[in-house]
Amino acid sequence: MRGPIRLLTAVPICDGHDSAINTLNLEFVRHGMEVVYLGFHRSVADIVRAAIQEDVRAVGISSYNGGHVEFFGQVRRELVRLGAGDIGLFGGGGGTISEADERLMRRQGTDAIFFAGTPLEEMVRFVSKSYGKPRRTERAARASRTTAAVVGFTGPGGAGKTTLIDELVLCYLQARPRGRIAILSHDPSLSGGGALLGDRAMMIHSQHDRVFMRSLATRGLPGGLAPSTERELRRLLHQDFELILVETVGTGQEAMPFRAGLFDRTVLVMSPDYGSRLQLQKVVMLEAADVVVVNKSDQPLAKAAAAELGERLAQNRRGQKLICTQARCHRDPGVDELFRDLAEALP
Ligand code: B12
Repeated sequence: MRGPIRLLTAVPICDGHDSAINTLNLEFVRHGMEVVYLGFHRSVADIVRAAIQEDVRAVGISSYNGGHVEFFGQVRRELVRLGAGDIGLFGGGGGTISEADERLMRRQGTDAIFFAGTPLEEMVRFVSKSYGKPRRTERAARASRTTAAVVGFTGPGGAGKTTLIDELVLCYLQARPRGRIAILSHDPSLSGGGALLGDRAMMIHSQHDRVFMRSLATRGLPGGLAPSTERELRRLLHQDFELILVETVGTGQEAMPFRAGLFDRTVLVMSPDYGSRLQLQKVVMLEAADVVVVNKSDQPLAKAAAAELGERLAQNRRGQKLICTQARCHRDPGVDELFRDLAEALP
């Protein structure tokens, strides 16, 4: 199957002009494309690593603060050096990229540069035409299954799952100086089929050579995961990862996304503002999760939420853990406690 065109977009290091790329991302998504957005202030290494891990067909860069000839050239050279020279490269940057620069950039392997005033449809047409065909298919991994621990994270949108995972990645990188960790992250596909896969833009510590991340769109599958999740997970299980973290899209009360047998631990991440105590009787994952996290535990409602959730879990009599975290702070004791719990499952 061809599947939607997957692109990676980003703004270079030392550049915070993200307004143009945000507009373009939405336009590509509206035309059925899947856009992995890496955010602004991103290095060549971050962009190239992400493009290869995400198996995108092209990289789109929006550059305003100068240095574009060197930056685009270096992205092309790195892609080639790492055996991914077939990944396309294109971009723009208002009035800051001159026509002379553009000629030079094209000679260095940039496919196209779009100048100020170019209509959005023209760029969409270019992408559809130039990157419509899939890349060479990867060879299937043949190694035997490793002993990686697989942990599923779910919970409502806005609970802070992505930030929590990024902090756990930092704990992992510090605790296991040689190990490798993988993340499968999910975002919803929109009605037109496109998707903005934005979790990478929220990640700081996960932009690292020992971290593999693949962003998946739900492509119409209800429940929080994607049609290809299980296949991707099995592929990762044949590589040298010690820990695999799977993050669902923001889910509702009825969601039970994790199939038994594939996950060693499941974590439900809640924020303190879930509403009344009665709401807790209806959340299915509260029955199933091994660990329940109250994130944003600095919020005023957090103490009451922890008490109510504690009572709710006690009713289950399954010895489920309740941990309070503040993932937006580095070295939060709650995050450390959660990591210690997950580390018990490590090989
Ligand atoms: C808006 C803006 C800002 C906003 C940015 C808001 C944001 N979140 O993006 C604010 C006010 C924050 C800002 C700050 C600064 N800015 Co400013 N900013 C601009 C401005 C006016 C417009 C850029 C823009 O977003 N245009 C809207 C887009 C949609 O239109 P466009 O640029 O024409 O893009 C078209 C194509 O190029 C293409 N395109 C663009 N990107 C991409 C990517 C892909 C993949 C594709 C396919 C196509 C494409 O799409 C559009 C289609 O028509 C430009 C001036 C200019 N005219 O370019 C200065 C400008 C870029 N800024 C400039 C500067 C100096 C700064 C500051 C350093 C100022 C300061 N001293 O603090 C800071 C730096 C901020 C930072 N952290 O990097 C300079 C850069 C000079 C240079 N490179 O030599 C400029 C050129 C102004 C100037 N003439 O001096 N800025």
